[in-house]
This record gives sequence, structure tokens and C-alpha cells, in this order.
Amino acid sequence: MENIVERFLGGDRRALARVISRIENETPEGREYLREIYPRSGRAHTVGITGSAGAGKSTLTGALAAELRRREKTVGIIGVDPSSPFTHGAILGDRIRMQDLALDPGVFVRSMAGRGALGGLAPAINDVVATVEAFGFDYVLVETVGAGQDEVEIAGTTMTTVLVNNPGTGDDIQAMKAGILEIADVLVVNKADHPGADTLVSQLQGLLNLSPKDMRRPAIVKTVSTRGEGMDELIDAVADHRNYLETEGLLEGHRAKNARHQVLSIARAILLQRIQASTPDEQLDELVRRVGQRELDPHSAAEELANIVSG
Ligand SMILES: Nc1nc2c(ncn2[C@@H]2O[C@H](COP(=O)(O)OP(=O)(O)OP(=O)(O)O)[C@@H](O)[C@H]2O)c(=O)[nH]1
Ligand SMILES: [Mg+2]
Repeated sequence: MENIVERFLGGDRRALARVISRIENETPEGREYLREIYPRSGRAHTVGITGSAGAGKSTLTGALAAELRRREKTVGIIGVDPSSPFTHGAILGDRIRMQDLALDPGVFVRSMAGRGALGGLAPAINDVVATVEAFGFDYVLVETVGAGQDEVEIAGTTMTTVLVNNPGTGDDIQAMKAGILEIADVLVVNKADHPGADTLVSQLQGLLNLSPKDMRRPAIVKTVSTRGEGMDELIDAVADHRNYLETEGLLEGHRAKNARHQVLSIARAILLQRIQASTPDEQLDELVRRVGQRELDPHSAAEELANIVSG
């Protein structure tokens, strides 16, 4: 096992892939690996790229990675639940650049299933992001399909959240009204080669004008990801956001908030497992039956279960 971690630390990409698999499957080995490499995470600029299905997130991620490589930055890419896997060429409209990326040792691409057993994001996502960071990439790009709560969760995991919108769809504006705008650090109007891009930009500006004065206004960047257009501006906007966090002293707070959320949700999962492990099925069935029959209220029943492990 030391071997794998040593190879990982030595920059062996096969070891990185192995470590991710163990961590993703939540094996005891995976836990051990994570324990050893975790202190090395937290140094990359992690960027969440989210938005509705088909908005061009994968194409944008690829174009962004290509531009970062041109600037001699190394890039790890994690696709969470991608319906169009990176491996099938969806990463870039321009296939030639795609092939460059695929062969480039400065780029690592990994897709992972994002759903946990109980719905919501799989807890391993944070661990996989930390692992890719610990390997030493300058940037870690995380693509997730926007689905309300998941977007909010991934925003906690990454330092900067890029929300990808398209002209002429209309549903983006609706989604933003639902509060998703609050998690966006950079707003992208992708497919700016389609009609209505400037209209969408003004609509977004209008929305931003309604937000509280003390809130930081996210930058709005127009892109045509299939042609790599707008990537310079996007990189600048992403870097500006990081600088903002640093100069305002907000980075530590962001990390602490995310750490608290992770620790509490893992603790919750552990407690639930313990309760389930130490409650015989018949006892649970009996409790549930009594609640169903209204002999017992659900709070008292849950108390009884919780007391089994704490008492
Ligand atoms: N015209 C135009 N098409 C684009 C642009 N960006 C992406 N596309 C196309 O939009 C389609 C969807 O692109 P993807 O990158 O797979 O979108 P996605 O958001 O990752 O999709 P999912 O992962 O399935 O949610 C592809 O056919 C892309 O070639 C753009 O800037 N302009
Ligand atoms: Mg995609």
C-alpha cells in the first residue's frame, strides 16, 4: 500500500487512477490512502462548472483546459455524472485539440458517478476532488449537471463556481430566480454564436442589479466553447474571483464552512450506520409498526433508536 501512495506522490498517473477508484468505492484502503494524501490537498484552484444539460459544460471545460495548458498550468478534470462522457470526445468541439489534451501528461480526466445511495451528491466527490488536488494539479475543474441542490453542494466543494447559460432558452433566468445565482461566482453565456447572446447578457445584468449592494457581482463572460472563444476572459474572471477571496480574507472562511459541512454529513452517515447495525430488524419493524398504528410518535421512536447507540 505504501507503494501506491509513494507512486502517487511521485507523480504516477496510474497510481492516481487506482487511488481514486479505492476512494470512490469507499474501501478501507481508500480511507487509508486519503488519510495519507489529504494534507497535500487544498492548494489547487478548484473550479466548479455547472449549468443545465447540454449547455456546453464539457466543451467549455475542455476549451478552458486547453487554454490553461497554453499558459503552462496543469489541469485535473472531474466529470460528475456526465451524460456525455469526456472519453467519448464531447470534451471539445475541436477534435484535434481534444486529442492533444488526451495525450497531454499535464491533463488528467476522470468521470465519476455522482449519486449517493440516498440521492444527492455521493460523499466521495469531495474526497476525489481532494485526491486530484493532492496529486499537484494547478487547477481542478469539476463538471456537474445543474439540479438545484446538487449545484449548491458542489459550490461548497470548489473555490469558484462557473454557471453556464445559453441564449434563447429562457429557463436559465427562471433557475436563477430560484436562487442559483447566489452560488455563481462567474456567469458564462456560452453558445454566444447563437442569436440572443447579448439579450441574455443584459437580462443577467438586470438580475444582478437587483441583488444586494454588498454582494459581490459575478462577472459575465461570453464564450463560444466549440471555437475556444472567450477562454482568456473566463480564465481572468476565475482568477479575479480567487484574488477577491484572498484579498478579502474569505478563503479560510470558505474552507472552514466546507469542512464543517463535510464533517457533519459524514458524522451523520456514521451515526445512521451505527443505529442500523445495532438495531435488529424486528426491533425496527416493531417501532415502525407502532408509529404506523399511532401508538408512538415518530420523534419518540427515533429517540429510542438513537439511544441504542449513545446509551
Ligand atoms: N454552437 C455552439 N455549440 C456549442 C457550444 N458549446 C457547446 N456546443 C455544443 O453543444 C452540445 C452540448 O455540448 P456539451 O459540452 O456536451 O454540453 P454539456 O453541458 O456538457 O452536456 P451534458 O454533460 O450532457 O449536460 C454539443 O453538440 C456541443 O458541440 C458553443 O459555444 N456554440
Ligand atoms: Mg457534459
